Amino acid sequence: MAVAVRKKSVGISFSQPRKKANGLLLRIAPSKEKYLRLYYYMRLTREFEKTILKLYRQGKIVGGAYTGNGNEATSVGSAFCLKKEDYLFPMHRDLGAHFVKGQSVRNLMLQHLGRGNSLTCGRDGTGHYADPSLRIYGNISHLAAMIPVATGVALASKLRKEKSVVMTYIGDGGSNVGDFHESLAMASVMKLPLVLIIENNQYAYSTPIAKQFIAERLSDRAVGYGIPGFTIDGTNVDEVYQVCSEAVDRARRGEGPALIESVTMRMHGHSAHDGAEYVPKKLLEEWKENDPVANIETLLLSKKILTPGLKLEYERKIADELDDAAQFALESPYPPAEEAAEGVFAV
Ligand SMILES: Cc1ncc(C[n+]2csc(CCOP(=O)(O)OP(=O)(O)O)c2C)c(N)n1
Ligand SMILES: [Mg+2]
Repeated sequence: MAVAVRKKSVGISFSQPRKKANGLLLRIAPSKEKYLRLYYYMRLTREFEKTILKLYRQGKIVGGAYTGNGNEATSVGSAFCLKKEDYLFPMHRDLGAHFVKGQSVRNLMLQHLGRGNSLTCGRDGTGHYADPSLRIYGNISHLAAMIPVATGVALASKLRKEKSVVMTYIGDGGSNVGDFHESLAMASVMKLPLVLIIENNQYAYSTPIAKQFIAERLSDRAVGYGIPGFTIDGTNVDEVYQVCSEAVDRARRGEGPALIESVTMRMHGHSAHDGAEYVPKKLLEEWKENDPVANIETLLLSKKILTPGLKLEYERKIADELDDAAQFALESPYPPAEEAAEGVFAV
């Protein structure tokens, strides 16, 4: 692995893990059912994005197509810790989190294909939607601009005594924007129920992390705000789930925010148009050995939670769901041209 994943906590430590299994320090191992749901969502995310790339290459997707290949354990494992009443503010690599929070395959397909009956009525082709019924507030494009919004929602939750936690994400690149720091300054002092996850996927577009920061770990920034900081292996769903659970529980108890750096690799280009020739092939080959979806599959097969037969059943179920959603979206109309700008500009 080119970038060592350091697991030592800084600042205020999380409680100590209770037992050790499969070389992982586990606090509370997910139950068999939870493991299978984690697996389903990670596999669904991977396959959904493959479908999106295929449709993009066929010219059926207008605009950009982003994937979170390499990030499935982070997006799924983190959102898995949330309850219905919690708020999710996902970024552009977090498709899996939308599924976990309850968004349907059809809605996300309509959204990616920009159809008139999508959640943004065809105004967007990725994840820039809000679905208040599920408490999902999809990404604001301007990097880090979503963090103060999420912080504001965390403040509202606290004032209303809702006990709802707000989870949001930012990339390694985006974590250098001022909004990131301003939000943590406020959230820490006010002990807001905010969990901020930095997805350190080694690149911000074509800029490698070595040209972005010289700190040893991005989670070290937590020290400056007096909050817990944790660096985790973002390809390991067990680790993501357990550390995020701890951070979410802590936030719910009113003990304030946490910062989690999840180390992973952006296995594709920035978006579908980007061949990422600037990423050394050797680096990609090394990270390929640590594919999060293959990792959970191997783990569950070794624990006999997943059998080859059950794996096939999941694959078929997911293929059917994706066929249904793609067909439904392709048959759905674009918004009428005269309505396309409605609700976009304030008049
Ligand atoms: C303030 C701002 N600057 C630049 C951009 C253009 N932009 C969009 S994504 C991106 C790279 C983001 O890298 P990172 O934060 O590491 O997230 P990743 O895409 O790697 O997940 C850039 C430069 C933007 N959207 N907002
Ligand atoms: Mg990045």
